[in-house]
Amino acid sequence: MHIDVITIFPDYLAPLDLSLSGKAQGAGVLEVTVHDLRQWTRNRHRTVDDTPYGGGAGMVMRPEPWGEALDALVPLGGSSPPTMLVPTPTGRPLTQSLAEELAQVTRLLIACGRYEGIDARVVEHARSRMPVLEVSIGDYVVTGGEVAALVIIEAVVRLLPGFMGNPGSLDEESHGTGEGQGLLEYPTYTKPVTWRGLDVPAVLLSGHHAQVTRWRREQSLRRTARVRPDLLATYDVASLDPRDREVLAEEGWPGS
Ligand code: 6GU
Repeated sequence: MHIDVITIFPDYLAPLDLSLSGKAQGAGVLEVTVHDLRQWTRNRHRTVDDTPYGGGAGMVMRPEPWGEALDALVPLGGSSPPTMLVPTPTGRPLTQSLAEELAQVTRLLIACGRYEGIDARVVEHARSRMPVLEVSIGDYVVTGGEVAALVIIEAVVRLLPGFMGNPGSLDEESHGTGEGQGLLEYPTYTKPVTWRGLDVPAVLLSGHHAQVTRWRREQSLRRTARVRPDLLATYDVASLDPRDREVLAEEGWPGS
């Protein structure tokens, strides 16, 4: 996969070289190119923003540098344009299933806005050239699209074939789409067996695989009921066995 990122703060994307994604870049699975939007400005002070029409607080990113950037990175009549992602709190929520969709494409272009956002015509214009998706990383506001771009890249890149050392660990994780889907992941432990007076749960040392599986499922159910009851509300209750229902009843879950 190739990912182009356009930003006025290229240094913000430096952590990519350290993280999981750094490994993928080394392995040739992923190539990330970060572009400074200001290279596509033509005015002497290289300004990229201006005041909003209609008034109001903050500054809006002017469309012209973005137009030049798109002309350079997605030439008219070029073959196989990228999917353009625009991080914004007004976008479609990033979920594991969206990350899985994005992991299927060969090229992404992430346009990071700052200030109060980018002139709305940029997305409208870009849609005439390529698929465009506005994406939100959650119901809160962060200052710029850069941190959201990092989140999106980390979520997508670990799903690329040949990236994860142990693909099995993708299956059971929280928000995964494998076994236990829709539930939060169970707690995990490693050596030593006693640490500061706290013991690893005995069942995990028992060697009884079926009991371990059962215990983990119970932990997932309890944790989900306590922390994310909203996930259980949409969970396929037909997949709950009688013991699952007992566990949920103990947690005071009404649907059990
Ligand atoms: Cl994608 N950008 C910004 N600035 N704030 C956000 C966001 C994105 N998603 C949630 N909040």
